[in-house]
Amino acid sequence: MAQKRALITGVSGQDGSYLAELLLDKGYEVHGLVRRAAMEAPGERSENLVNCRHRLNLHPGSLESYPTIYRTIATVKPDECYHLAAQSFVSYEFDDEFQTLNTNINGTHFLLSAIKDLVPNCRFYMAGSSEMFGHAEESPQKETTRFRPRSVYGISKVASFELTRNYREQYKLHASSGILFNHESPRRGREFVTRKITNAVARILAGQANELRLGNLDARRDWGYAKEYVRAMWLMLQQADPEDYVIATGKLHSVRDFVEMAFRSAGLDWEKYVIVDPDFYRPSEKTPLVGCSEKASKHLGWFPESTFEQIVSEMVHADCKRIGVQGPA
Ligand code: G4F
Repeated sequence: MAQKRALITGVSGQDGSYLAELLLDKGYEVHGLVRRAAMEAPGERSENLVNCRHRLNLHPGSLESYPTIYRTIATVKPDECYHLAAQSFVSYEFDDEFQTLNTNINGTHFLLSAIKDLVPNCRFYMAGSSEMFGHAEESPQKETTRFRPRSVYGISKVASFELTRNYREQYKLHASSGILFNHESPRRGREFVTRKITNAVARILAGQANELRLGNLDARRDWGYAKEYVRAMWLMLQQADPEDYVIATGKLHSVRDFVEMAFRSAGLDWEKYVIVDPDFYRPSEKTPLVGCSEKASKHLGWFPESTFEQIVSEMVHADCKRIGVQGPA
């Protein structure tokens, strides 16, 4: 059988790097679209790719440029395209709305349009998000739950979801969206709460910090393990028919749970270090976002495996190792 070619947008991010490793292990030829700056300063911006950069074909380009997308699709002619790149930090302020909406919606549209014209048999994955549910009317959320996004990011993902669905229905593309709930790992960006916490634990142990400022400790999330979530993306594109799937653990934990566990695992009393800072508060997060991934279990044979405790522990260990401090036993 001919070697399969995959194109990943956002390949240097947490999910992109794990997915690239998975596909390389499966024998794919893997191409990645990366910002020119990331190619020119690989050390700084591509630390997630240290294990596999030499086996990847990287293409510099911006999601905001249709000519770049068109040219990349024409050159690579992928069998599978995983669209993971996005401006992904969730803000409830409508301060940077134009940039987020433009990049996230146009990026999806440009890719779908170029695929339709150049490689209509290419299978397409769009990275949706639990933020699409926003003020959800039911809990847990599933594929049939109505979207009520309340962040610009969530709105941009709903638009991308609808574009993907329309290209699937009108042009018969094999195009699927994964509605992924929060998923974490040592490769998570440090602006997200889990990594912010584990990075702080390591820095406190190393004597490089003596406090951690956080927002709402009672905010709750459905946190899974990123490496398992990228496998679900791949499984979606191996199905005979394209469909949309919720990927989640179905379990809620609070930020406080995460903090307690991370600090305790390092032998630290969190209450001595954590300061609740209103600057990091978000407007009320009324309905806890927690997903039901029964459909994925039934159709894809996908189940979350790692426990919350394992995820926290792996992240604390990895940050301690990176900083060069003795971690938990
Ligand atoms: O880690 P977070 O910033 O992730 P958030 O907003 O849930 O978004 C992530 O997951 C989504 C679902 O997969 C993605 F769509 C999105 O792209 C991103 O990957 O915040 C998690 C929770 C929130 O409830 C937030 O209010 O932590 C709370 N939180 C409390 N203190 C904080 C902080 N979040 C951050 N980032 N920083 C804090 O100090």
